[in-house]
Amino acid sequence: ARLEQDLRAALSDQHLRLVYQPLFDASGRMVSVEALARWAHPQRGAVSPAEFIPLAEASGLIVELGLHTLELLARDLEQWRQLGLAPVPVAFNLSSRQCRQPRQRQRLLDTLTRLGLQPEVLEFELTEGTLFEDLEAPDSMVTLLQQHGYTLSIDDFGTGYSSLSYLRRLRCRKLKIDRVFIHGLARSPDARVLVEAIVRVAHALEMQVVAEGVEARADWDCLNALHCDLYQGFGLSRPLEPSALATLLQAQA
Ligand code: G
Ligand code: G
Ligand code: MN
Ligand code: NA
Repeated sequence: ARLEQDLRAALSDQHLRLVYQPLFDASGRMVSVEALARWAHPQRGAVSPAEFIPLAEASGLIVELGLHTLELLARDLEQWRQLGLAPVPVAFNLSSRQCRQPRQRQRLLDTLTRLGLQPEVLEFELTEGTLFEDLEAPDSMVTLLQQHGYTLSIDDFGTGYSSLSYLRRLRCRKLKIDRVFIHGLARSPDARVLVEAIVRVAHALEMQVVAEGVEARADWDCLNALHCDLYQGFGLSRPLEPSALATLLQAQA
C-alpha cells in the first residue's frame, strides 16, 4: 500500500521516465524503439516495471500511469524534433487493464490526439492475453486503435494462449517472440524448431517477426538463418536514455 501511494506521487513528481530500447533489422539498422517505463524511487532507488506495472494494474493506477507516460513520450519526441532528428517509430506497451471501460478508451484516444501522437510515430505492443480478451468487442481498444490506423505487435509471444488460429484475426503487424525461446537458441534444437515454425506461420500471415532478449551472437546468427526480421536485446543495445538515443539517431542519419 505504501508503494502504491509512492507510485501515485511519482506521477506528479519527476520520478517516472521513459527509456528506449532499439529494434534493429538484419543489416544492423535501427528501425524503431520500444518505450519502457522507469521509476526512480526517492528512497528505494530504481523500482522495476516488472514490480510496479502489476501494482499499477491491480490498483487501477495504470490508467493514469499510461496517460502520464504518453505525456513523457510526447515531450521526448519534441526534444528529438528540436535537435533536427527524423522521428523514429516508438512502440508503447499497453495492457488491457488501462482500457477496460469505454471512458478510459476515449481518454486514451483523446490524449493521443491532443499530443499529436500519430500512427506514423507510434505503435502499440499488447500481450496475447490482452489481445484475446479484446478480440470480440466492436469497441475494444484493439479495434479502436486499428480503426485509428495504429499498428499493433503481439508482445511476449509464446508465453500466453498461443492459439495459432487466432493470429490471423488479430491483424497485428509484428509478432515478438518471448525471450525464453531466444535465450540459448543456438544450443537448443527444440527451441530452434519452435522458432522456425513461428517464423513460417508469421510470414504466411504477413507479420514481421521480432526476436526479444537477443544477448548472444550465436543466437543472433541462428535467428538470422531462420529469417527473423527484427532483433532486440541487451546484446544489441540496452534501453537508452533519451539523450543517448538522440546520439544514436544522429550517428545513423
Ligand atoms: O523494462 P522491463 O523489461 O523491466 O519491463 C518489464 C515489463 O514491464 C515488461 O513486460 C514491459 O512490457 C512492461 N512495461 C514497461 N513499461 C511499461 C509501460 O509503460 N506500460 C505498460 N503497460 N507496461 C510496461
Ligand atoms: O514484456 P516486454 O517485452 O515489454 O519486456 C521488455 C523487457 O525486457 C524490458 O524490461 C527490457 O529491459 C527487457 N529486456 C530487453 N532485452 C533484454 C535481454 O536481452 N535480456 C533480458 N533478460 N531482458 C531484456
Ligand atoms: Mn514489450
Ligand atoms: Na515482450
